[in-house]
Amino acid sequence: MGKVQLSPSMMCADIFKLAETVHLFEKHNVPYLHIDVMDGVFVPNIMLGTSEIKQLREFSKIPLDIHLMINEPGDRLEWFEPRQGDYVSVHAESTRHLQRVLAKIRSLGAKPMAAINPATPLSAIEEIFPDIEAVLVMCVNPGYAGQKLVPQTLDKIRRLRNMLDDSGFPDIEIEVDGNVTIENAVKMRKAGADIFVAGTSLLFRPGNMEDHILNFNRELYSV
Ligand code: S6P
Ligand code: MG
Repeated sequence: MGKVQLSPSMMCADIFKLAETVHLFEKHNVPYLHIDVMDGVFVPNIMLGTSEIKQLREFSKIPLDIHLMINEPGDRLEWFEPRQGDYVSVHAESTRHLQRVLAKIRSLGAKPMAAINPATPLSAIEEIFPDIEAVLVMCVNPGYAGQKLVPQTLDKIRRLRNMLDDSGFPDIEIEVDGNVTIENAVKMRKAGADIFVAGTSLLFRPGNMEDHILNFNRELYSV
C-alpha cells in the first residue's frame, strides 16, 4: 500500500474563494487537484472544462488528477493537455478500447488510471494492470457530489488490493471517489485505498477547511 494522499474535488470548491483555497492546498502539500470532467452524456451532468483546467495550471503547480466522465475519452485526451505528474482516469464503461486509451495517456506523458463504477466488476480491468498506475474505485455512481456511499464498494477496494498484490502489481495505487468522510476514509484505508478524493463529505463541508485537512491527516496517518 502507498502513502495517504488527498485529491480535493475542485467541482465542490466555492469559485469566489478559489485562490485562497488553492493556496491552502499548496501550504499543506496537497499532491493533486481532482478535476471532474462531465459531458452530460456518460453522466447526467456537465462539469469542469478545458478553460478551468488552463486557469488552474497557470495559477498553481499542483499536478492535476483529471477524472474523465465522458464518452469515448480517447478522442479528446489532447484537449486536456496532460502533463508529466498528472493522473488521467478513464472509465472502463466509456470506451470500447480501454487499453488503447490508457496507452495513449502514457504516450502523452501522464499517468494512466482506470476508473470503474460501483456496478462494474473488477474483472473489467484485470487484463490492463500493466497499462496503469492507479485504479479509481467509484464509491457512488458518478455525476454528482453529495451522495451516499454504495456500501459494497468497501469490500471491492479490499478485493482489488488483494488482486493487485497477488498478481504482482503492488505499486498500483487505489483512488476512492464519493462520500469520502473521515469515517469512510478510515474504512477505505484499512481496505487498501491510497488516494482520497475529498468533496463535500470532507474538505468542502461546513467549517474551517484547514481544520478539516489537519483532522484528516491526524485520523488517517495513524491507520
Ligand atoms: C462524482 C465525482 C466526484 C465528486 C466527489 C464529491 O461524479 O466524480 O469526484 O466530485 O465525489 O465528493 P462528495 O464527498 O460530495 O461525494
Ligand atoms: Mg471524480
